This record gives sequence, C-alpha cells and structure tokens, in this order.
Amino acid sequence: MTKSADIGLIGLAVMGENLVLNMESKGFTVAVYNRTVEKVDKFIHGRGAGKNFIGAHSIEELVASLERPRKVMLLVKAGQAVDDFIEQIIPHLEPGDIIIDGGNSYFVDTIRRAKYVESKGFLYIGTGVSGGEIGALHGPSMMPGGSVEAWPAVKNIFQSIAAKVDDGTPCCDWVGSDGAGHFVKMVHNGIEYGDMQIIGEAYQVMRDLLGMSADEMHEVFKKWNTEELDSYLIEITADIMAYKDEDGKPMVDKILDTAGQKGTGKWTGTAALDLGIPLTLIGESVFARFLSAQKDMRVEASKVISGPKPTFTGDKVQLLDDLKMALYGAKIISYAQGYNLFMAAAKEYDWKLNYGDIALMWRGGCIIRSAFLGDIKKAFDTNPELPHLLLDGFFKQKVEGAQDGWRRVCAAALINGIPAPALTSALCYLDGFRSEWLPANLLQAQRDYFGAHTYERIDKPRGQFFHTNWTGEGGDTVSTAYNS
Ligand code: NBP
Repeated sequence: MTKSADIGLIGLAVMGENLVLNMESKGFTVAVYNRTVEKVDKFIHGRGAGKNFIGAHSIEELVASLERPRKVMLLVKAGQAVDDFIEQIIPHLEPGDIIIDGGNSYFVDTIRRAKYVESKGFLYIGTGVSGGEIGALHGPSMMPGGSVEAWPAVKNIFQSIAAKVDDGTPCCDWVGSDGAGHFVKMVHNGIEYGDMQIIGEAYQVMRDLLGMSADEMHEVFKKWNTEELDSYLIEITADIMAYKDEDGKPMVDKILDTAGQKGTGKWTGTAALDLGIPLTLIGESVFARFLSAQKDMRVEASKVISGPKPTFTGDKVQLLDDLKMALYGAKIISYAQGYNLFMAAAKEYDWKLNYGDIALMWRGGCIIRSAFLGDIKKAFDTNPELPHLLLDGFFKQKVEGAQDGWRRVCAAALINGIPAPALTSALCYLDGFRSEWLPANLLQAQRDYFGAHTYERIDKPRGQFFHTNWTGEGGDTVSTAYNS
C-alpha cells in the first residue's frame, strides 16, 4: 500500500522547508511540492533524506497523496502566486478539503479568497506564521483564521509544531473568520516595525549623543534584556552589537543605512487610516524606513543643511536609564495603539477576537516575543472588555512611571538634532490621549469659516450642528455634516 500524508505543502523556500521539517519531527508525514520541481528532489535527497516525506512532482500527485480531509498548505510569495495555486489545486479537491495559506498575505485578499474557496464547497485557512526560519523549524507563533469548520482538522498539527510558553500552552489558537488570522499577523509585523524603530532610535542616541562604542552598547542591551525590556529583538540587538567583521571592527558599522520592507508595515498603516485609528508609532516607523531609503538625497542634504552638533554634558548613567524608560513607555503605546486597531477591525469585520489569547500567541516563537506580552494577557484576563490598554491599572501606572525619563530623552534628541520620530510621536500620543481638551475646536472653526462644514457646541447636546457666518459675506447654506 502506498504511504499517505497528513498534510501537503507547496513552496520549498526558507519558510516551507523549515516548517515541514518541524512537522515531520513531530510525527507527521508531509507531502511536498514546489513550482520549480527540481527543488523537490533536492529537498528529498538533502535535508529531507531518510525522513517521512513524500516528494510530489505535480499538484495532482501532491493532492492524491493526502489523507482526507486533504490539507494543502501554501508557503509561497504573497500575491498572485497564491491565487494561481488556489486555481490549480481546486480541480483536485473534494468537499471538506482544506486550502491553507501560511504566507504573509494581505488580509483583504484572504477575506476574498476564503469566500471564493468556500463558494466552491471547500474550506480555507489564512494563517500568520512568525519566527523566521528558526521559528519555522523549532516552533513558530501561528495565527490561523478562516473557515472555522477546518480548525479541528488542522488543530493538532498546528499546535504540535507551534512554540510553547512556559506552562506548555501552544502559541497558536483559532483567531476568527476569513481574514482575521492574517490581520493579526499583519499587526504583529507592524508592531515588529515599531519595536525595531524605537530600538534604532535608542541606538542613535547612544552612538551620536553619548558617543558609545558597539561593545558598550552590547553591554547595555544585554542588561536591558534582563529587565522590563526582556525580548527577542533586544536580545538580538545585543548580539549584533558584539558581532565583528573579518577586520575585527563591528559588523553593524559596515551595513548601509537604508532599510528594506516587504509591505506588512505599510498595510498596517493603511488599515489604521481606513479604520480611523491613530496608529502613530507604527506609521512613523514605516515613514522612517522610507526616509532611510532616500540615501542619496540625505547625503546631499547633510552637506547643505546645518543643525546642532550633538553634545552631552549630563549624567550618562541617568540618560541610559531614561532611554530604557523611553523604550518601555513607547512600547506600551505601540501595543495600546495596535490593540485599538484590533478593536476597530473586530467591529468592522465582525470578528470575535480574543485579545488576551493574541498576546499569548505572540508570547513565544515570534519576532516580537517579550516578557511584556504576559502583562497584556493579564490585562485582558482581568477585564475582557478593556476598551484601551492605557486604561488598564498596570499599564497606566507603567507609562506614568516611564514618562519623566522618556520626556528627558525626547527633549535631548530634539535639542541635539537626533531624529527620534517614533519615541517622540508616541509621547505626543500619550499626551493627546490623556488630554480632556484638544485644539480641535479651533480646527472646527476653521473648517466652518472656509467651507461651512459646521461644528458642535459645548453648551448644546452632541449631534446638533451649527454654522457661523464668520465674514458676514457667507450665507446660511451649510455643507453636509458627515465624517469620512
Ligand atoms: P519567498 O517569499 O521567497 O517565496 C518563495 C516561494 O514562492 C518558492 O516556492 C517559489 O517558487 C514561490 N514562488 C515565487 Br517567489 N513566485 C511564484 C509564482 N509566481 N508562482 C508560484 N510560486 C512562486 O519564500 P519564504 O521567504 O519562504 O516565504 C514564504 C511566505 O512566508 C511568504 O509569503 C513570506 O512573506 C512569508 N514569511 C516569510 C518569513 C521569512 O522570514 N522569510 C517569515 C514569515 C512569513 P520557485 O522555487 O519556483 O521560485
């Protein structure tokens, strides 16, 4: 009798290869296929040699080798390739079979694909997979969403291969319908952009203002990783600071200062704009990458526009402690904004997101894993209806405690001409969020002055709109009062 596989995977690149090796190591038989078919044989005779894999040379062969309900997982380049493979797989499926997209697909595409595949009588899962190649091999964080009837069929495989937190809970649980899994993964990536940006800003303050060497910074990041900022990204930053090139000089200094991006940060920003959520820290992080990419223009500008020369005369130990508080405070803002976005998306797309479980899914395996996520889980366990993370007692107290040092860092960066867009905008958000009054009354007056857009009054019930003939030349006709 020919052997059959528990799951099939298309896409033997970095993520696919490592994920199937992880599945096989947990006792599953995996059938594998790749567009460039030679890569199948290379894998079967290479990293997959002597293991429980079935190498398929066509989609038909792949699907035929699977136990029912068939589970076909795609780990290919996001975009058209996913649609193309769905079209190729569908003719070989039977009702109840499942297509899984494990790539970084845009959640709007996943909503569309889930509807399409379900309309053909099959089931669809869009799952975020985070942790890079090491995570894929040893235990990623997984965020599945889509056709809920498909979950029992894949739950055991997904939860077996996922990372586990200390008590053994897998960093993988059902997120919600259609695009919910990919939405959560997208926000995860956005938060990753934000965490990396604030660490980069701290690095620039240490380097340019405090004049610290890479070895000195290594020590600081290593220490921070044992305190409030304990996280994977702080840990790898400490490692990077210590890494030397062949000539013995710090490797980090040899790398060109232009950042790449594959779009998930931009998508998170776009979703925030669409849903009307002030996601300022992630937005600034995406823009900071764009600015870094304008290298030639920056080099030109650096020759013609002058600014302050960074000079520091204060207490270095104090500023380092302030910097840690700035990172901690900004990180709280970043997650608070991300969760604010989740809540708006849940309402818009009718998802029942479990906010505490999302924090738990990110607690291990993924790039943004940190001790801090345990506190977010606790906040939502205490109050599942918490409207905003900053209104939780623990986080309120932590931002209050962090803000003095955080303000000193922002002031020092601004005075010394060191760009810190994420750290400073996060502080502005905090100040805006805790403000009973913001100057939007003037803004409404301006809108009404030039465009008869009307305003509400503090001495009248909400929902009543007024117009003033500011110049004496306008009429009584007003513009329609609506918000877009
Ligand atoms: P890539 O994103 O580099 O994709 C490589 C795979 O896509 C190969 O199997 C390749 O086939 C296939 N492919 C491409 Br490229 N264009 C195709 C097309 N037009 N039609 C069909 N197949 C096509 O691989 P990856 O880095 O392993 O990532 C896989 C997915 O996982 C992506 O969505 C990625 O965003 C996501 N992801 C990546 C990471 C990471 O750390 N790399 C982490 C988390 C998620 P070929 O061999 O024939 O060229």
